[in-house]
Amino acid sequence: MSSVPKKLEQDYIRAQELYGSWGVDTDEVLAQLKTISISLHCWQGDDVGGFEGEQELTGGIQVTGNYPGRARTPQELRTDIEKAFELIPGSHRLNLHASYAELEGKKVERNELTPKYFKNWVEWAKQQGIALDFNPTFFSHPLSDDGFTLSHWNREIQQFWIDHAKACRRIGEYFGKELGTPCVNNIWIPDGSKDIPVDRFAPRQRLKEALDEILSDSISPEYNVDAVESKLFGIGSESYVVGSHEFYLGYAVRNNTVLCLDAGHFHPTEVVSNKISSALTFLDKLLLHVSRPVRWDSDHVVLFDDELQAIMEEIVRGAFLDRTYIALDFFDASINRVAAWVIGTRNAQKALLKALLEPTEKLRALELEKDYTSRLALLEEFKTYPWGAVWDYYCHTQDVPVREAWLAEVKQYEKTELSKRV
Ligand code: RNT
Ligand code: ZN
Repeated sequence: MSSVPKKLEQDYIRAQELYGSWGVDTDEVLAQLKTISISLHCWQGDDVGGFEGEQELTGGIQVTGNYPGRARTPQELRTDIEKAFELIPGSHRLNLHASYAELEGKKVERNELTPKYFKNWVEWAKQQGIALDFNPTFFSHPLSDDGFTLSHWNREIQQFWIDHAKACRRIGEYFGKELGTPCVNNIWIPDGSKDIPVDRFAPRQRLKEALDEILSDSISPEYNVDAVESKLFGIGSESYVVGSHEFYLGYAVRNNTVLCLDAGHFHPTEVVSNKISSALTFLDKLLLHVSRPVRWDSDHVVLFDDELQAIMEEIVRGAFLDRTYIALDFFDASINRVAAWVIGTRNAQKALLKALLEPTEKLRALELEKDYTSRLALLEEFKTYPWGAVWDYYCHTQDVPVREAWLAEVKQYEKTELSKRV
């Protein structure tokens, strides 16, 4: 760390005093923030393209925009992610999809994927000192074109996808073994229908059976941890989604898997922040896909908005940090893609920091005393406490650009690197 600029230090000391008067130790908070890893999604860098060849994005998710500079090769994607990591404080993880396998020009079916196709990713992760998470890819494939995968009525197609998921668990196990921290392996399937189905039950029965078969291979949670991600609707699955919230909540509770809550997957007035404490009453662990829906599951870049703050407050207030894997899930092709990662990740961290700076025990005591006046008054006052000074100091001590200084670096990178990609 270079020496702390005078102004930055003065601002930090003032903030330290203010938070200190509430019994909050800002140094301790920053030491804790440093231990929280966020899993960055590889798919922001190339518009969920992957490296299997030209394949249209399907599955009811959509990327819009044509900002120049999309990563076209694994090397380009890794270079872009390295750039993003340089501009984000702390040490994080990378979340890969099976479609990012490096097949070296061969045609390898998804049910035949093996760890060797991810060797370069693992070597790179070791160099970077990061860990990897994983997702089987159930979309953008001819066998998912009719909208069904694990819940498919056709046994052969269903089996193809079961075998894909099994292969992915072995790849997750390999990541965990090689990198020394368990890989979170998240199953999301696009299965559903545009119009109202007559039979909602049978596809869910088939999905349950498929998941049971996938999880029947014994793989140590020391290496690979399984998660299931629900959804309410997608483009083309407006009326029915097989893997709904109730379905996966039930599945996760009964089978003790991790439940993934994606902030964009619920009705517009429904919030993930209010689901965390309920889910964790019955489950060991949650995976969060921090995202931002705009009118629908649009996967906009994460803002520092009320819901993001509420999510992080819930995790911190409930002491759920050890029980929550935090991952990001958004894809915007209308702005610089490295900037998208940096904005979204730094926002998630800022919200975590702000939550960690709260004197939660004092507020809880007021709540128990039914002093709701003080609770409201203080919560509102804390909103304008100088947490930004703590954030700036953190960025500086972590050797990453303070405030908007990261933007100039992204612009420079655009000039020297991204603009060559035409
Ligand atoms: C889709 C899910 C899922 C995907 C990624 C690419 O609605 O949110 O997590 O975004 O797997
Ligand atoms: Zn998601």
